Amino acid sequence: MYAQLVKSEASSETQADRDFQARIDRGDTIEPKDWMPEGYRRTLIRQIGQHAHSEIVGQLPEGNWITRAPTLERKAILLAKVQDEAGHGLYLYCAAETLGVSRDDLTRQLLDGRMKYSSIFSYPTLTWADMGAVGWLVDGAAIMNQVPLQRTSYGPYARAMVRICKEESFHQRQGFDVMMKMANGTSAQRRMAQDALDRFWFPALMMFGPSDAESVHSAQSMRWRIKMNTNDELRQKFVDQTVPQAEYLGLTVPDPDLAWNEETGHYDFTEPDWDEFFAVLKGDGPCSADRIDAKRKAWDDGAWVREGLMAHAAKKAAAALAAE
Ligand code: BYC
Repeated sequence: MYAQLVKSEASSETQADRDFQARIDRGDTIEPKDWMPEGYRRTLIRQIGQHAHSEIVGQLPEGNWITRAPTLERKAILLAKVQDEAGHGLYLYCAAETLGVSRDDLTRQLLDGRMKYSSIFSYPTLTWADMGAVGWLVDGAAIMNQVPLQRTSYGPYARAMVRICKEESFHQRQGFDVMMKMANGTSAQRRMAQDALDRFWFPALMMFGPSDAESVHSAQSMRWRIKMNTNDELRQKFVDQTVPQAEYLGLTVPDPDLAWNEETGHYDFTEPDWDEFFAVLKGDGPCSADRIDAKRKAWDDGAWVREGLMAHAAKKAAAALAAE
């Protein structure tokens, strides 16, 4: 279906569109002041904006455990990780702003449901082992998706990704370290680690997006190098990388049909429940309402700061005008 969409767009292509595509095909980096098709700009705003929202909303399930971390060291590490996520959100909002959209506008679109955040953050973090599973699986999936995006065609996005990926690698390792401690701890701790893997495995697989057959944007986004791989390619890479890690931890991936396939050189695995995925996208995830409520409260509570800054800027501008 999507291939047809690309074809019909191609038939209305102008010379400027073709020149732009030639730049993309040559591997050029597109910078904010360069000419770009409106669809390219809109696709980037959607993807970068949703990515930024995911980083910010992603602070909520982890922030939940800062006060309950089991040791001072674990608390300091988790605090640093959650602060990193805020930084990632800021780099990404800045990258989106270079495309002519304001951060306030992106936030309003998130709050009124016009923009999404990653489905994974609509799931609850119920135990300390979930901090391990989130770092290991969620950051692991994020890295799988984001390392190729360091070579994406839009310069500000690609450059933001370089730093984000370095920090995500640290996050993934801290998550695996938490899982190692739990998996090699008491039998109660091992059960918590297994339970966290059981609950996060399929939601982590959903992070890569719908299957390629259902993905509306992949074909065009890959043509523009806004995406470097299809959703299914990255999901498979993630499974292939993560299963041996679960074995090393002595944990069982909750998929009875998971099996190494000698012929393909990959694991065969069960697809996530796509009905559940699309329900989460519509705002029916277990924590969807809580996450948006928390964001709305933060936005409302910050109104006086925004108003104060605007009033100060207006006063300065008026004074500068009077002095002319
Ligand atoms: N959740 O045509 P498709 C992180 C939407 S990690 C929610 O395949 P696309 C973090 C999609 O937006 C997570 N929505 O879309 C990690 C589209 O709807 P719209 C953030 C999803 O864009 C640890 C529709 O489904 N990472 O931040 O080509 C700690 C059809 O899908 C999801 C990124 O954002 C989902 N999982 O591919 C803290 C990476 N999947 O927009 C934070 C950059 C799909 O038409 N983004 N949808 O209404 C991407 O690589 C791509 O946007 C995706 C989706 C692979 C996610």
